Amino acid sequence: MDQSPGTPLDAVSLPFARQLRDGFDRLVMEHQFAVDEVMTKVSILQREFMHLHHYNPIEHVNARVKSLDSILAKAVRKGLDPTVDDVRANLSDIAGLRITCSFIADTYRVLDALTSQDDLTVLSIKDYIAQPKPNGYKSLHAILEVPVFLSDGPVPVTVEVQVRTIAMDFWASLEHKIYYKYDGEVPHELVDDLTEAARVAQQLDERMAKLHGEIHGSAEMTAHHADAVSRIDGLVLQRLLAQSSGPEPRGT
Ligand code: 0O2
Repeated sequence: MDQSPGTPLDAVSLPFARQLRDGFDRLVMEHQFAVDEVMTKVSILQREFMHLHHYNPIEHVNARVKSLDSILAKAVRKGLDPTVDDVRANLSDIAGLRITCSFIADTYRVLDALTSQDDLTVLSIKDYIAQPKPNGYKSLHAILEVPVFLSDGPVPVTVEVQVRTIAMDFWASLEHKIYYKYDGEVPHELVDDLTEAARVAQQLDERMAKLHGEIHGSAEMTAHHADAVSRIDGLVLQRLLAQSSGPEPRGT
């Protein structure tokens, strides 16, 4: 649109502006439906785990769809065209779920149970638990494609799922606040403190898992954990191989 600030929209550009607004409204709505779909899946997994094992590996789940403002702000940061198509193809975290588990083994188990469902396509998996970011950030990230069935047919929608332990989540939310408070320029002492806190969080996760294993039988837990980790590792490997032999898929 060629409108300078303060210039009223003319009769030609008004329909275009309305069309653009409707397109973005629809984009947000589709992502809300996709979040609802994945939330239902997570809720079914929780209830089934409870039914089968009398144990719920998920502490809590948060879901959000980015507001139109933050979608546009991120699109500008990434240098995207302000079009629905470009935003849809390049922003993979418009819809997001964060699943918080008690134990590390549960994070792999939950992500594995979710990503092995046939109606979801796994576009990418990042294992920041096995390979934390240099600042100490840990989490499992998956970008999934979910079909949303609308009146005129199915629409594939991407959803970012983050899975981590309570300790990792506590650390990440504090680090996020500090990062934003200092606008990315975090003082060295604070960076050191955060790194130390990440180490303590890791120790806490290990201790809690050990205690839990003592109560519930570590052999069974270790077997479940090893199984889930190897499936997630397989997905990461497949993904790396696909990347090295073809164009980068959407959403990375
Ligand atoms: P927000 O405000 O949570 O939406 P992307 O920027 O998503 O296109 P990237 O950075 O390669 O691509 O994706 P990655 O590494 O999977 O990170 C995606 C999200 O994970 C981030 O989204 C954060 O929510 C979280 N995250 C990643 N690294 C860190 C970290 O070091 N600290 C904390 N606290 N969170 C992190 P956004 O869009 O950056 O932020």
